[in-house]
Amino acid sequence: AWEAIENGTGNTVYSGTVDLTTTQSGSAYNLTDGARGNHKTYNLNRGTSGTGTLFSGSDDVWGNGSPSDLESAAADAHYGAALTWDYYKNVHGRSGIRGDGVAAYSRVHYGNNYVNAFWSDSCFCMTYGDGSGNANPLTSIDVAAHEMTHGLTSNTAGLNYSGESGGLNEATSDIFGATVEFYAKNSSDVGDYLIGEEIDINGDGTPLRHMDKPSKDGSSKDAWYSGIGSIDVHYSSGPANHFFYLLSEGSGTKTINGVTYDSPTSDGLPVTGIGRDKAEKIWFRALTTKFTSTTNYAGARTGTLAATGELYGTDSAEYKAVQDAWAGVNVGA
Ligand code: ASN
Ligand code: ZN
Ligand code: CA
Repeated sequence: AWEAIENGTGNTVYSGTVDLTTTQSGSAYNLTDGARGNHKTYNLNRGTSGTGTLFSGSDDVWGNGSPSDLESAAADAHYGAALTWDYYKNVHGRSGIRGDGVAAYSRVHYGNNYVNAFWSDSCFCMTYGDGSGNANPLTSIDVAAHEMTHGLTSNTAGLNYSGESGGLNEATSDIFGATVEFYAKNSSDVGDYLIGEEIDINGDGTPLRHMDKPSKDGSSKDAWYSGIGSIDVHYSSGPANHFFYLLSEGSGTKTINGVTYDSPTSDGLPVTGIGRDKAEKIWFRALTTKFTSTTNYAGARTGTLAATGELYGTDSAEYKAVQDAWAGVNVGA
């Protein structure tokens, strides 16, 4: 059929009413983003395999914003993938996960009451459950960017998903989950250093993870210790998430977009932040040019310092801040 790129409207679960790039095919519309590598959003309709069906309909308005509306979560997933695509392209100069201009695809309504989301290398796709009980669909921007970033990590450093490298893999997804949410800057998503706060998985409004002080979740670690590689990668990510917060914002108390953070250091020494714009460039450069599948925390320190030296020089305030922030999470020379 005759096709054209269109500007549709998404009534999302988490981000209000947003513009979506869609495709008109004959007299119907579908969730194919022709401006971003033809990213497509599919409906698994509670299935757990295959692609399901591409979201399509007779108008270019997607969902009504209700978590139970089947198109609403699709609108979130389509929007989150578009933002993450734009972020990597506009901030880091990378066109798609592999840098080849080709998009991964998204699948929503995976399984029954599935309270998770995941990236898969084998389908080159992001998948989202609907949640259950208090938990709404797992399609907020930070979660979408987290999952898509697993694809990036897999196609660059390839950090093994166990041991310390697994924690660094998870932290990379949290770091860019947060930076993409800041990048979104719409009225519903002002940006924060919390992961999954909108999903309400715990039923009490607390996020899945806190980057300023990861131990606030009751399981994640604030600082490195010998043996951290044997805990769950979603908890051994703590020191790297904490490093990124310290490097961006500095230690101590700070309120950003209405959220108050209190970030301690393990050595008790203060860290002066260099701002998120520089911190995210350092982490991206380290991920894509320094880290390997077996990089551990010591290697992450070396790799981020090398990246910082290339970007800002080894005599720079940025270089000292990277040293200080790693010291603040007990990763030393
Ligand atoms: N949502 C989880 C993650 O991306 C799924 C998993 O544990 N692999 O880390
Ligand atoms: Zn993850
Ligand atoms: Ca968040």
